[in-house]
Amino acid sequence: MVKAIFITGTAGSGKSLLTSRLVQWYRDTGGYSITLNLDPGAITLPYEPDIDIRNYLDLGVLMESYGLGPNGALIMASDLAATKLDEIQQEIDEANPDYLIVDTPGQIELFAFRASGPYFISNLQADSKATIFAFDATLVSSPINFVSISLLASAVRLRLKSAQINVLTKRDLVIDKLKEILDWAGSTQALESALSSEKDVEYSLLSKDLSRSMARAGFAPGLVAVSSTTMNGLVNIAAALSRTLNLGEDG
Ligand SMILES: Nc1nc2c(ncn2[C@@H]2O[C@H](COP(=O)(O)OP(=O)(O)OP(=O)(O)O)[C@@H](O)[C@H]2O)c(=O)[nH]1
Ligand SMILES: [Mg+2]
Repeated sequence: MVKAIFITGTAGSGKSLLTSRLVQWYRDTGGYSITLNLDPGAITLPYEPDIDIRNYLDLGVLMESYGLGPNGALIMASDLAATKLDEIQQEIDEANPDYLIVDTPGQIELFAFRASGPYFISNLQADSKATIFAFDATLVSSPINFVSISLLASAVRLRLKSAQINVLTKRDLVIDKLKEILDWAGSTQALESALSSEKDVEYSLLSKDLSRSMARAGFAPGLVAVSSTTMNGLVNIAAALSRTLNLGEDG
């Protein structure tokens, strides 16, 4: 049976390009892999989806039929996506891949914080499941920003209740800062010392408290860095995915 990998993250964090690289990676290494696009608002994608929510839900039709603007139609489409699971499952079962890479909507709140995303992840039939949360490297330039995106990653994990791998995307754009960012993710001590150097004392202390709470609760992010442009780090993501998927804990 299939191993399903859900790609989540903030808008523009590189989910769709990573989806295209991962599916290619698994194809190159001999696995039968397919993509599922769950973003009803996607206009162009850097891959040709094998299964596509846009074949079931048309934003233009929703806008016209219900007198909605683009945001209203996106919310409605996200909620309706859950009602299409049976048909999508049938397409997956017919294809019967080794790996299913699922690209999710740009608006993370529509997927993770409304009902359809958690419903999709828990009800999709797969042998094992893992979720990637993409930290956009260009958004974590300071330790306080790093803590705020870590909180978002934790909130998404709370909602999706799925084994989560945190990935730093666009590593090629932060070459000079990469080591520092990975240190914040890998060591509470490094993060606290970076936070201590922040000018804003109030928010530095708040960030320390929050990062300690996350570490205590087992939510310390740990990051695997990747570039979908140079492919640097893709092998490390595949290794992390393999460890998580082989645990099969999500069944
Ligand atoms: N330099 C660089 N650019 C990247 C990388 N990954 C993605 N991008 C660029 O970042 C932009 C957004 O990438 P997407 O893959 O569309 O991101 P997304 O998260 O799917 O975006 P939405 O679905 O719109 O939220 C595009 O211009 C990509 O070419 C990367 O590793 N390095
Ligand atoms: Mg996308």
